[in-house]
Amino acid sequence: MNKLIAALLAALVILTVANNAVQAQADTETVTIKTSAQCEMCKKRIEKGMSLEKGVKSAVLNLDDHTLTVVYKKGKTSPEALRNALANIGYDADNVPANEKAYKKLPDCCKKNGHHQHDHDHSKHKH
Ligand SMILES: [Cu+2]
Repeated sequence: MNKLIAALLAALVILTVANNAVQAQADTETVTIKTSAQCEMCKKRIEKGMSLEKGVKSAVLNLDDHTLTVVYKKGKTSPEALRNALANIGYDADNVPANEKAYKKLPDCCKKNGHHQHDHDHSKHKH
């Protein structure tokens, strides 16, 4: 008898989880935003900042192509709002330029072309 109840409960849990997964998919949208992120620090800053934005379920930055993939709840936010949020963290977001104040606060290595245009020698840095 106990086994039967356990089996029923297990089935119920599985059904509930599956149902939630389907609903979550139906209510979310994904947007990919081209950013001016440069390094691992940018990645952490952006992912943390964007995950705190209203409606955002997940934010993952790909450093290889500098794109941010955001999964958000439909109706809670929009690609425009997400681009603005990213710009306010200090990064270009597609056609939205970075907020200048936020950008100036970024560490040097996180600034645009920070890894390409050096005004001083970084080669002695240990990584
Ligand atoms: Cu950086």
